[in-house]
Amino acid sequence: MSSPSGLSPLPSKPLLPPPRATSSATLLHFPSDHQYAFSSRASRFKCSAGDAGFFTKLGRLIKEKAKSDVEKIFSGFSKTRDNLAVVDELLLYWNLSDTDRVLDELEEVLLVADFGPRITVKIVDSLRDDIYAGKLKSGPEIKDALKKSILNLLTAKGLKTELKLGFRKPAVVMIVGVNGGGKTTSLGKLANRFKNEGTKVLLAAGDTFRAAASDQLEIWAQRTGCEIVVAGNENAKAATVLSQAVKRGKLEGYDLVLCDTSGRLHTNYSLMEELIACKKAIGKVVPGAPNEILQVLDGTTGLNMLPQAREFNDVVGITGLILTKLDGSARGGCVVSVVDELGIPVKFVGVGEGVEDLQPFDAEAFVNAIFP
Ligand SMILES: Nc1nc2c(ncn2[C@@H]2O[C@H](COP(=O)(O)OP(=O)(O)OP(=O)(O)O)[C@@H](O)[C@H]2O)c(=O)[nH]1
Ligand SMILES: [Mg+2]
Repeated sequence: MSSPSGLSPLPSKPLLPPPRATSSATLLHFPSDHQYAFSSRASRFKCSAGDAGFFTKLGRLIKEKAKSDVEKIFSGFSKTRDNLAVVDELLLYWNLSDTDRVLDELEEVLLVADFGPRITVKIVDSLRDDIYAGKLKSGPEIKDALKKSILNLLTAKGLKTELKLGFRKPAVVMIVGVNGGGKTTSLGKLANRFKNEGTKVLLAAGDTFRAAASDQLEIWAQRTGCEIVVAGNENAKAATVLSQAVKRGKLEGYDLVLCDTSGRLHTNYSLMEELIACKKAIGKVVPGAPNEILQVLDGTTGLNMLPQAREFNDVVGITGLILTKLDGSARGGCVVSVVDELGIPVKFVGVGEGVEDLQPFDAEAFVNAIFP
């Protein structure tokens, strides 16, 4: 059962964090920058470059799991799959003389599933050529060719879908995006995945706009057994909180700091500027960080997400995308248009509200999920 915020209540735990002494998630409050207990020592902290193998392995491991998670992706994409089921019906009765009508209908189905006009035309035209050239002679052959051309589109740009976590500890991942897309939820799900791989994860409550935002992240900290750093007062700046979290991550030997940020409209200049400040503040503590800036895109918003991604990318440089709410949308084809149009890899897909419902993106598993 979901709470009004969409978060499942914690079993046998209160919604708000218990007193700190008994909390499974230790909270650190930082009254102000100059009172930050570790800052003077931070400069003496040595980063070791010997963990390159660890992070590379971790990034790959998380991606490898995608293949074993195929079952979940299948159920997550059920609406898109239902929407595309009509392709099977269309191709079942296909015969050569019917080709143009069938391809017109296929075009429409792909458009409705948000494959985007450019890709749809590209796919359908190449099918038409192959059919008339005699290369495709049956419905199943056409379906295979359709799947192959979608897979090619997803893999053609050679985009790497595994997380690149660098070689310094802690690795830092910052999550950005417009309001309500699923940033905090995705961050919680990511924390869960990494924690399960034995990673020491620190959460940073960088959404300082909404009072409830850090409460929400604290719930995720408890749920995943991770530590969290939150702002000490209402006026704290996001950049300060994130910088303090990364400092703590460095001093206490964390492997990974996951930074939440406030939702913001890509058209709001001053809020976009704040993101630049966050990025710089993190980079001052750990050179080269954040290693990943992942933008969360709400899969139900359709192709409107493209200008959002372009703008965020121009301002802070997006290293990967998380497409959320694909379970609730029949428009899973947007994954393909995003990859094709933006040239930024989709690294994860959100397929539900549960802690396990974030899947590393795997092109082949995705195509099999939507065209079983
Ligand atoms: N069905 C479904 N719901 C999701 C998914 N990801 C997030 N949500 C829900 O979307 C709503 C918003 O999620 P949040 O994580 O709070 O979004 P946010 O981007 O952090 O929001 P702001 O901080 O307000 O900008 C919540 O109800 C989540 O449970 C998903 O993959 N599938
Ligand atoms: Mg949030």
